[in-house]
Amino acid sequence: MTAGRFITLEGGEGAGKSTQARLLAAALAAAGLPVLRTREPGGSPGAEAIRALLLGNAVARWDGVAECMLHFAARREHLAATIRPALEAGMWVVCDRFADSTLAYQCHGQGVPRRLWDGLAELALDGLRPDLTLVLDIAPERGLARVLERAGQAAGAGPDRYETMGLAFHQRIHAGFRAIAAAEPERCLLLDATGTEAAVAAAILGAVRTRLPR
Ligand code: T5A
Repeated sequence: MTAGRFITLEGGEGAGKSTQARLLAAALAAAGLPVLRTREPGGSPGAEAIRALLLGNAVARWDGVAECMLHFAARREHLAATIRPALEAGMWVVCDRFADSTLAYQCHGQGVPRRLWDGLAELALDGLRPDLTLVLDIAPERGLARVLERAGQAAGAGPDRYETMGLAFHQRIHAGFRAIAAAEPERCLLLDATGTEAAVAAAILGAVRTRLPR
């Protein structure tokens, strides 16, 4: 159905997804490929508006099911406005988080039933699945420490709503991402995210070359 390739990066807080999405997009572009880098929640005007609702409010702002639906509403907008047009134009889309994040955060983390995720995914995605999902694996204590260190360095950049949800929540998410990777090994690759940025980037590029040969 699509001419391009769809690569997603997943993992807990501070795993290095944004850093690696940037490095991967740059490496693919340097190899002469047309690349679009995007993120969730967000990646289109409508989805960015929903992102502000999700990240900027108090921890208890949303009922878990409503929150799950908001993530899928944002995703539907993102797909329609950004991802599908890029794939149809033959681009390599590198996306920082996608539907696996909703499964990990809202289902494993917040206790939303899996059947709700299944139903919303069927409605919102029209069968689109990533060609490759790189799951960056790091102990939540270590990932959160990276995020807190960054917040301490950047004036006005305090932790967002999810980052303040407590260690037990982030441990459930960590286990959730591992379960997702184990359940779909043909699509997902679990990668050690504790190495240097360069080491993780090299592992990712190797995986992309092996799994998505041009
Ligand atoms: N969410 C999202 C849901 O609950 N459900 C959903 O369906 C979706 C899509 C998004 C939040 O929304 C939640 C999950 C999130 O909590 P966000 O601001 O986009 O919020 O947050 P994250 O995606 O988690 O992004 P972060 O920036 O917090 O983490 P990243 O992208 O994993 O990490 P990155 O690359 O920004 O790096 C963090 C810090 O670590 C350093 C970086 O320099 C940076 O300071 N770093 C490293 N340090 C040492 N070694 C390395 N290898 C490093 N790599 C990066």
